[in-house]
Amino acid sequence: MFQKILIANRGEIALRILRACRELGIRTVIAHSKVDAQSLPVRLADESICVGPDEARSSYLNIPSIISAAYITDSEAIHPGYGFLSENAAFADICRACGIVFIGPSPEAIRLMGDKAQARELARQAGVAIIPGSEGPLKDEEQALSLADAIGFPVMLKAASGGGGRGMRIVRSRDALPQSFATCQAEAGAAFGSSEVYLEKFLDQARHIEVQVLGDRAGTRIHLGERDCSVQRRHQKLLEESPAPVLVSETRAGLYKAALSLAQAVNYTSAGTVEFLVDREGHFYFIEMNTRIQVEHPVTEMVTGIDLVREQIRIGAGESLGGKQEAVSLVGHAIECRINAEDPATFTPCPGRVTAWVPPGGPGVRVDSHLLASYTIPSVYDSLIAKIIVHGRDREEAIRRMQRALAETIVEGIKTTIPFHQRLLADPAFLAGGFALPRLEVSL
Ligand code: MV4
Repeated sequence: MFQKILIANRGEIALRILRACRELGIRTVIAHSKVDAQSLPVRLADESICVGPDEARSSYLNIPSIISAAYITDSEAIHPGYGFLSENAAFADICRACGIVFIGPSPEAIRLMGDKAQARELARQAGVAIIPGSEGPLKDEEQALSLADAIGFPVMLKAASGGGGRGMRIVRSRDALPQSFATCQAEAGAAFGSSEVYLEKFLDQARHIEVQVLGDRAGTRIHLGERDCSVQRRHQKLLEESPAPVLVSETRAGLYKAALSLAQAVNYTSAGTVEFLVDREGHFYFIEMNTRIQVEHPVTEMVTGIDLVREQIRIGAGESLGGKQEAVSLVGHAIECRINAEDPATFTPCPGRVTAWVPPGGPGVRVDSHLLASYTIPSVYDSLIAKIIVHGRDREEAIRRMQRALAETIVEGIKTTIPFHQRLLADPAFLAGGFALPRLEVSL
């Protein structure tokens, strides 16, 4: 096992990784930006090292600085968390070349899955259903038109290097396609450095359901159930739960099998997530694979009792998965609410100084947060300040528990999305747990 790990991240996930390291008896180094020097993860870490100024590009994304920090501190491995360098194949390559373990999958798996058009092609070859659409990236407008005519409108254009909803556009008619294709290509080129775009039929009223997988170097691969992440606003997830309320057992078994087939096809190691869209008929289609630990991983930890970050670290150190599939049992129901420092009506970020913070507690409640009373939330990073996760015997108990947890949470000095979650958890469409999604901006 590693003696020392460098954590190349901030906020709640830096703290989450630090906790896993402590329990494994591993020393921790936090690589942080200037503004984060006083943050809770930095205060709790065994060591810390400033890797640059506030802007992420100069600190949390500064590869030479982070690699140097690992060398200086004798860190054997780097945990990238989520965001920042977590899905950067070039960074994983550099770690390998420098003899530092990148805690995550191979650079090859990151690179392949990072190209969403290639991932789609691999899924097809592995026998995993994909949404009708293009084979690989679109060559030109003419090809886009003939494919769209064949599958029918509306269609979706997606940037091959995008993902998570970035670089996507719905095209509702034949007339709109040429303009949308040009814009999508141009935006993809500017945002991701690649203008490759692919096409899919637009699936209306589908649920976003993802399967958590784990793979070790010996080739053991298991799934840890699914998460329903359908409650999103502008591609930001707001609430996630497990199990997915809409699934029947045959669909669920099919999703698990498909997720493992894809993981197998890329020889996947570490923790990963295979995303699907599931329609009302129970048909499911692969959309993309995330090659990192995800924000919503605690939902899975609550229903499995497995510490995913611990498993990532153990796998990174070459150890094999503690248990096989038969040892995994999915118990009860878990829900996560992401609490952001945002106006709950407009979702406009509201950074500032927190004057009071009393997290919820009691049975079945977990809080992952780097918040401190009198902490000033910087405006340069994302606005996630806490994740409240609850576990109950069933969905109803979990919902009641979340309502109770939200009601007892005290955050003063800033606006948070807690009132939004309270309205969501009273919304009939959410409570029904069916295919219809709550209308986030109108009725809530
Ligand atoms: C789609 C889609 C409809 N049709 N693809 C992709 C990334 C993920 N974050 C959401 N994505 C979607 N891809 C096709 N061909 C709709 C979504 C989508 C979505 C799906 C289910 C539930 C909520 C959603 C919110 C935004 C986008």
